[in-house]
Amino acid sequence: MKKVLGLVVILSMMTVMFAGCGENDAVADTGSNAATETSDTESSDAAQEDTTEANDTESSDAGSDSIVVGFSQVGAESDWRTANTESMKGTFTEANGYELIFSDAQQKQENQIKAVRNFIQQEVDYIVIAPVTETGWDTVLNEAYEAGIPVIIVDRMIDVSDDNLFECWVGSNFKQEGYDAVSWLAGYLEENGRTDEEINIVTLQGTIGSSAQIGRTEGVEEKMAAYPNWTMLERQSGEFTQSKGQEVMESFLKSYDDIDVVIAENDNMAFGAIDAIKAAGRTCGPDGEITIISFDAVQAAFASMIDGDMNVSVECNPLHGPRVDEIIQKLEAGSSVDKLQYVEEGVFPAETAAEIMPTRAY
Ligand code: GYE
Repeated sequence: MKKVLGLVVILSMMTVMFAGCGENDAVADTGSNAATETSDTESSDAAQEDTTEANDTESSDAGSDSIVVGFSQVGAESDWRTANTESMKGTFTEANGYELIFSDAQQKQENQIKAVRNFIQQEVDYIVIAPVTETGWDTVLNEAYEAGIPVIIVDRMIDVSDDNLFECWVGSNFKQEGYDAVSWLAGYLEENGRTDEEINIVTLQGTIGSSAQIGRTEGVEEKMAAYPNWTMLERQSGEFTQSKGQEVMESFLKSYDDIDVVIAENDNMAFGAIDAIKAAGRTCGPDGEITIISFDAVQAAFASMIDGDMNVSVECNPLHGPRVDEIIQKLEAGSSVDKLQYVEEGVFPAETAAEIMPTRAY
């Protein structure tokens, strides 16, 4: 195992790496689990100097036996993401034999590329990336490859010219999630005697170019072709955030007075859409005019279903920490790992929400 560089050097490098990238950055030691954190916050240059001087954190070095993991996270745009970050931080702890260097990209791939270069300079043992978008990874992953650092991709997928540039991927089958959404809607319309009705749909898409957006959009599009009486009125990105979801839904409601179904490519955008629908004096959910289909199935989605606002959430599991740990332990032991590892997921309609909610881990 490589010896991690002294923390003073690490922190100095981080400051250099992140300086001038447009966003201000803070480097903070979380103390408790020897995780070093880089996140894009509203800190100033002065704060950067402060963090560079924060060399009293050397004691948090988990020691030469620990496995050093650099994790480049997408951001903090959704409940799903928060659960994913917690899963990773809760797994890569000193007690579990790790030192985690966590970097929040604030939904910008350019920040991720800087973070990966930073990890390479620090000679981490593993680089873990939850990529914002699928494309644009070849150059920096070549650099990691040249440096001999294994790269594990979590959550969203990457699209690279050579699959040897990453060790393996673990995440969801987003296209299947799109298929599941359509199957649920077809069954729901049938149950309600609406099979032959004209059905108008709008979609709040996730971050354009992310696998979660691409898979869900394509899965829905592909499967809904079997229902000629369904029309997709419009698709627009709500960037996976509640506020943008609300904003886009407000504009959809102004443009169309005949929306039957909203497909929100994550729960947080669905929450925003529900707020917009209510603010417009309209109704949604099982007893309302507009059907709300969502993805992720975070706890707040169950609450929304129990409140009668959301119809269904297609599950997307964010608890990747233990999965990545298992992969790393296998690699450490010299075993091979499956290149693509899909997580099993379910579909949770409103009628199951009250029973299922207490069992949810995120
Ligand atoms: O659905 C969304 C998050 O990539 C699966 O990203 C993830 C998606 C998730 O912001 O809530």
